Amino acid sequence: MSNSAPSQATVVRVDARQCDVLPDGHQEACGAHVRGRIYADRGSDKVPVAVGDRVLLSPSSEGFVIDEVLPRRNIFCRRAAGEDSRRQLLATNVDQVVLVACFGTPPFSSMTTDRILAAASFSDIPVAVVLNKTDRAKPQKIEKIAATYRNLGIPLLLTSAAQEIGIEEFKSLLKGKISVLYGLSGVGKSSLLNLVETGLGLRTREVSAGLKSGRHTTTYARLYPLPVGGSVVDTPGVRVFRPYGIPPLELRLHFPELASAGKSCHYSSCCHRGEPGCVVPEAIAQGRIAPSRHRTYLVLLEELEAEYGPT
Ligand SMILES: Nc1nc2c(ncn2[C@@H]2O[C@H](COP(=O)(O)OP(=O)(O)OP(=O)(O)O)[C@@H](O)[C@H]2O)c(=O)[nH]1
Ligand SMILES: [Mg+2]
Ligand SMILES: [Zn+2]
Repeated sequence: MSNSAPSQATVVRVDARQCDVLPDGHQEACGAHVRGRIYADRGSDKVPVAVGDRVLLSPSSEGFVIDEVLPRRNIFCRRAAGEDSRRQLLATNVDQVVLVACFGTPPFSSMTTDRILAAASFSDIPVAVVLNKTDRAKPQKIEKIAATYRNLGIPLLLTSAAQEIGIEEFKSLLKGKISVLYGLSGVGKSSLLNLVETGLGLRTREVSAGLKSGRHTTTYARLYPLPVGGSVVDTPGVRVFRPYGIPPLELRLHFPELASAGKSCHYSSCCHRGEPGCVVPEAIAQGRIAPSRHRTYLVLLEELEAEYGPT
């Protein structure tokens, strides 16, 4: 890389104040430090640089330094873990969030799935759902869960990394796009990626029931360019996903079936939790809204109200 004009690069990995970047037109990533000023200006962000960021680089005595983060086209984020209420950037400038869930271990969690889908919707990022480990559940159970998400118009794939089922469809889903794989630890994100790109050799591991929580096989998010075109971010599994920044009253808009049914509620401000004239209970009884999704919505609404004040 020439040491003259600032050049552009994509951040492929973030680690404290050091990042790995892929300079445009290059095949190999290299290290780069983040300017102190970028940290100083980070506002409510825990870390001001994210995987997927487009940045300006300049040479420094120790290699390269990131001078500027270019404007982002979107931001997939969550509320940081624990007591920290800052925004944690998960990936930026992505074409889609590919939510990976599974059957068996860990069991399918609609609560986690629906939280992540709502956050992606809030960030205006398209989603797809991959239900992995289909070898670990009965067809009836798989179909029931699959139908819930298909009915929302979300592209949905059924895969088994163990039996190499659905891998061609998974490749087509990723082809030519910038995707971020996201989901609980142990659902098989890295296993699926290893089948897409045999050269990656990502570490995967059995999640045993006795394992202390908080242990992830993948320990950092990393962006990998794909030979089929496009790139994909493998991420460490999440335990609890808390969306960042959704105003409580806006949450209902990020559950498309609630937004649609809610147009007939008596009050336009209806939050679908027992208000008079709310049509949601009837829609649930008629099978038009999955009870699991409504439950997640109510829990999330309370959480957001506790954080940002009542609606
Ligand atoms: N039965 C079965 N096991 C699978 C399947 N896919 C992955 N596994 C196993 O599930 C375990 C976890 O897989 P990983 O690929 O490490 O999961 P991950 O989502 O990357 O986990 P983190 O990196 O911790 O977020 C490994 O032991 C895999 O061999 C599948 O389709 N069926
Ligand atoms: Mg992994
Ligand atoms: Zn209502």
